Amino acid sequence: MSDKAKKRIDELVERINRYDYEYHVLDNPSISDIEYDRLFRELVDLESQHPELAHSDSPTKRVGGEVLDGFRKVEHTLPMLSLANAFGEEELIRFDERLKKTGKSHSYVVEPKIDGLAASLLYESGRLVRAATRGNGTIGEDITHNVRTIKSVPLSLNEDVDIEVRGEIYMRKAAFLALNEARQQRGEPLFKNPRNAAAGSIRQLDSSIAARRDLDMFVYSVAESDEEAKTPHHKVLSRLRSLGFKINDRIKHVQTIREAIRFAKNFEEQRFELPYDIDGVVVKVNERSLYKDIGYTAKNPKWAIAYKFEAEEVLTRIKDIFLQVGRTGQITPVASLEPVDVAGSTVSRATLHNDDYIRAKDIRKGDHVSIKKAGDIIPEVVAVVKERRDGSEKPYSIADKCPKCDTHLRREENEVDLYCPNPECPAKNVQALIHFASRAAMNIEGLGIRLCEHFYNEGYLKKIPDIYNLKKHRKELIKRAGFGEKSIDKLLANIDKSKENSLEHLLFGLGIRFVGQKVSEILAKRFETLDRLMQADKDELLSIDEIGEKIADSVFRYFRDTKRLSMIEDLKEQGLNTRYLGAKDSEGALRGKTFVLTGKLSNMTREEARRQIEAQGGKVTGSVSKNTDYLCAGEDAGSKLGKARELDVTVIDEAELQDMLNRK
Ligand code: 1X8
Repeated sequence: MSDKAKKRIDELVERINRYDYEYHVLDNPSISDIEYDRLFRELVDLESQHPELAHSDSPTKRVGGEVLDGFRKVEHTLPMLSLANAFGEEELIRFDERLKKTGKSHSYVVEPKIDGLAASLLYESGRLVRAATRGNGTIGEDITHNVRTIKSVPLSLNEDVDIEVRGEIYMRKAAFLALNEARQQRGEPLFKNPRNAAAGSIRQLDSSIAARRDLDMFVYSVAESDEEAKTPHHKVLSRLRSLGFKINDRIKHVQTIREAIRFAKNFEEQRFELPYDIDGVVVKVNERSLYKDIGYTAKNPKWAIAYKFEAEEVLTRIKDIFLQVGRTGQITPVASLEPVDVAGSTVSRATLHNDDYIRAKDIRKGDHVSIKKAGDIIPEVVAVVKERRDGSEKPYSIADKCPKCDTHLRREENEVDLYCPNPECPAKNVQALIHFASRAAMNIEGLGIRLCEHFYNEGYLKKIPDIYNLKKHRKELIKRAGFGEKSIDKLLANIDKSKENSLEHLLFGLGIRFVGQKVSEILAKRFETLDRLMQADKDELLSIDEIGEKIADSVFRYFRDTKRLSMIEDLKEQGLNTRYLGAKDSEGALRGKTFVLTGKLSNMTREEARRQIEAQGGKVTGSVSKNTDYLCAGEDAGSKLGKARELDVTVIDEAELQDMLNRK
C-alpha cells in the first residue's frame, strides 16, 4: 500500500515540478489550471496521509507557513558588488575605451537591469539550501523561507551540483497591479511600485505572505572567484538555464560597444512594454577569464556597467532657495519645491548644485521648473520653463557668506563648489557629529540627527570627543533635557559600547574627504592600527590597488592637521579602540582558520557546518588554496580532495570537524 503511495507521490512531485517549471520559467504551460489544481490537491492529501513519504522539497512546501522570529545574518562567500552607472552613450564609450587599454579583445553581453532586489541562492547537491539578500554586499539576511515560495526558483536542479547563483527577485507589473487593487479593496495601504512590493514581501518573517505575493526571480550570474571564472558569461547563462533557472530571454551577446549601445537604446524604447520594470541595461564583458585582470574599484567590478535610462521628468515650482552646509563645509544651494510625485516618491526639495549651475540655467525663485531624480536618488532641477514667467521671479545668487556662521566662503582652485572654511562653523560641526554617530560609522543607537542638533545647541556637544564626555552631564541631562533615567542610561551605554568598534568604523566616522565606508575598510585592513595609518606616506597609500591620488592626498593631509591630531589624541584618551578587529565577533575557537567543505556530510548539511564554523570565528571558502587550513571531506569528495593533497592542506572528516566544533 505504502509502496504504491510512494510511487504516486514521487510521480506527482516530478510532474508538478515540471508543470511549475513550464508555467513559471518557460511561460509555456502544458496542462490546464484545473488539471494542475487536481494533481496538486492529490499530492497534498497523500502527503498528509503518509507524512513520512513527503519529499523535503515537495512543491507543496511552496505555500509557506514557516514563521521566523528574526532574520539570520549570512556572510556571502564572495561579496555581492553593485555596478557603476553610465548615464548616456558617451559614458558607455568611455567604459569601452578603458577596457581596450587592457589590450585583450573582448565582447559584451547586454542584459535588462531588473528593478527588484538582488539575492543569492545556494544549492548543495542540486538542492536549494539557502537564499540571502544582498544586505551591505558582505553580509545579507537569510530569506530562504520566503524564496522557497517563489515558483520560478527551482527547489532542486536538473543535476546534483553545488552552485551559488545570483539574481534579482521582482514582481511583474500585472501581479503588482492586482495586489494593489486587492489591497485597496481591503482598505490597506498601497505599495508605491513593484520593487517596494517585492522588497516588502521578502522582508516578512511569515512565509505565507510571500507565497501569496506572486514573486518572480531572474538569475543572472554564478558566484565564482575570478580564479575559477573561465567560461564566457553567455555560456554560463545557457548552463544556468539548463539547470532549471529562469534566465531573461532578451539577453544578447554582441561584439562591439556600438551594438551594445544600440540594444541599450532599444530596451529604453521598449521598457514600458515589458511585463516587468527595468531601470537600465547592464553591459558586461563576456570573457570572464579577463575579469581578474580588469579588476575592481573599491565598490564595483570594472568589467560591467549599468547604463541608466533617462530619468522621468516632472514640472513644479520653486518656492524658495536656501543653502545647505555639508560636513566638509561644502555649500549646496537647494530649491524648496511645491511637492510633486517623481518616480514613485514625493519630492519637495531639489539640488541646484552650485552657483555656476544656477547662472547657466538662469534659475530664479518662483520659476516653474522641470525636475528629475538623478540616478534615482537626489532630485535635481533640470530646466526652467521660461514661457511661464510672469515677471515676479527673483534672480538668485549665492551669498558670499556662510548662512550659519557668516564666514566668507571660499572656492578651491579648479573647483566649482564653495566651502565654508571656518573650522568652528556650527553647521559643519553638527553634521560631523551626526555622521560620526551614524549607523555606518560608529553606530551609536539613539544619537540621531535631532539629538545631535539639540545637544549641540545646548552646548553639551561641540566636537566629536565630547560625545564620550556626555556621561559627566548625566544628572543635568535628566533634569534639563527632559530625559528619563532609563533612556539616558541606554544612550550612555550605547556610547560606551561604540568605543570597542573596529578601526574602519572610527575611520569612516572621522569624515575624511573621499574616505567612504569601503575605503575605510581597505585602509583599516591594510594598516591594522590607526597609528600605522597616520604614519603612512603617500607612496605607501598609493601602493594599495584601490587607492588613487585623490584619496591618498586627502588621507595624508588629514593626519598632518594639528587640530585633528589633537582630536584623535582626545579620542584615544577616552579609550576608543584604534585597531582593526577583523571580521566581526570572531572571538571563537576557530578564529583565523579557513575551511573548505566538500562531499556529502551525514549529520548536517554543508550549509549548517558552515554556519557553525562561522559562529566560532572561522571562515569557509569555496575552493582549496594554499590559504586553506582544513579541507573537511564528506562522502564522495571529488577533485578538491586531490587539490588539498597536492597543496598539503590538512584533510579532516566529519567526525573531526564535529570534535573541533564541540571543543569551543
Ligand atoms: C544587478 C542586476 C544585474 C542584472 C539584471 N538586473 C539587475 N538588477 C544582470 O546582470 N542581468 S547585475 C547586477 C549587479 O551586479 N549588481
